[in-house]
Amino acid sequence: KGLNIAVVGATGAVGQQMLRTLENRNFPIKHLTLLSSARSAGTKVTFKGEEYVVQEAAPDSFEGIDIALFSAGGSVSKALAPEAVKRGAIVVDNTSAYRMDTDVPLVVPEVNEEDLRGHNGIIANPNCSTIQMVVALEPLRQQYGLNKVVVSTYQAVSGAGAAAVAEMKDQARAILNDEEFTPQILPVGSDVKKYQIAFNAVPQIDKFQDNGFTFEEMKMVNETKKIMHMPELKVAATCVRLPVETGHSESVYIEIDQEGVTASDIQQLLEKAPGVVLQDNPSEQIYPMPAHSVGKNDVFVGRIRKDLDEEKGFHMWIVSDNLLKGAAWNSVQIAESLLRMGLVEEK
Ligand code: 11C
Repeated sequence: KGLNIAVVGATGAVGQQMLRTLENRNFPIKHLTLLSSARSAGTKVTFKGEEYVVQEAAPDSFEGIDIALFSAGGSVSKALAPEAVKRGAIVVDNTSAYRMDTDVPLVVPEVNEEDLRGHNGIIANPNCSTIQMVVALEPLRQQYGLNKVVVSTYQAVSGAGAAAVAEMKDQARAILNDEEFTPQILPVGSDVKKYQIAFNAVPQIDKFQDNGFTFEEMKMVNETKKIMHMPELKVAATCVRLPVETGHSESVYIEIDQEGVTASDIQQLLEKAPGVVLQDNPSEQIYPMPAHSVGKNDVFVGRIRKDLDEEKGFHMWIVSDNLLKGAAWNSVQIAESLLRMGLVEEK
C-alpha cells in the first residue's frame, strides 16, 4: 500500500534532496519513477539502497502516477505538468511557472495548508526565500496583524544549482592560488554579464524587471501576499547572493498593527510556532547561521529587536536550508498534507 510517486529533475540539487527527504520521512511509496531532461537521462540514482535509472520525462511517464514532484526548471513544468494532470497525477511544482496563477494554490503548510483543498491538479511550491520568511511571519500576523515587511536576503549559491556551487568553489581555489578565472554562470545563467561570487556579494538574483527590482525580489513580494492572503501587505525586498554554499539568511523588518508588543512577546510566540526554532540569546552569542541550518527542516529565527523609533516595528534574522524547507521538504510536506487531508489516497 502506498502512492505512485514521480520525481522530475531527480538528478538536480533539489531533486536529490527530495529523494533524501522521501527516504527520511519514510513516505509511503508503492512505486517510484525518477525522471529528468534528456541531458541527465540514464544517470543512476540510489533510493533506499536500491539503484534506479533516471528516464527522460515524457507525457506518458505520468500514467498511473499519484503525485509528481517537479523540480527541473520552469520550461519542463510548463510542458509536462499539464500532461501529468491530464493523466490523473497531482503535481507539486517547485518552479515559478504556475505560482501566481489564480487557480493554483501556492502552499506553505504551516501557513495556508487549507488552500490545498482548492487545487485543480497543480500545486505550486513557493520560492525558497519566501517560504522561510512566511513561516516566521504567519504567527505574528495571526497574533498582532501585519502591515509592512522590508527584507534583505543573504542567499546561498546552491539556490542557483549544483553547477553554480562548483563555479564558486573553482573560483575560490583559483583566487587562493593566484590564478586567473572567467565567471561563467552567476549571477544569472541567462543574463548577459557574469560576475565573481567567491569572496564577493552580488546584489542580483534572477533578472531585473522594469520596476528596478529583480524577479527574485518580486517573487518575495507577490508570493508573500498570495500565501498570507494579504494583497494589501506592504512588502519590499533586496536579494543578495553570498559565497555561502547552502542556507539562506534574511534580515527582516516588520511593522505590526498592535502597539505595546515587546521583543520578548515575539520570542515567546515564535518559540511555539510550527516549523520555527528560536535561537535568540545575544548574551550567549546564540543566533541562527546558515552553516548550522544545513540538513535541517526548520526555520531558525533570532536577533529579535524592537525598532528604536517605530513603536510597531521589529527586526529579526531568519535562516533556513534553502534546499530543504525552501524546496524539497516543503514539497514533500505538501504531499504529506495531501495524504493527511484525504486529497490523495494510498492504494
Ligand atoms: C535562488 N531562490 O536562491 C532562488 C532559487 O523560483 O524556485 C529558487 C528559484 C525559484 O537562486
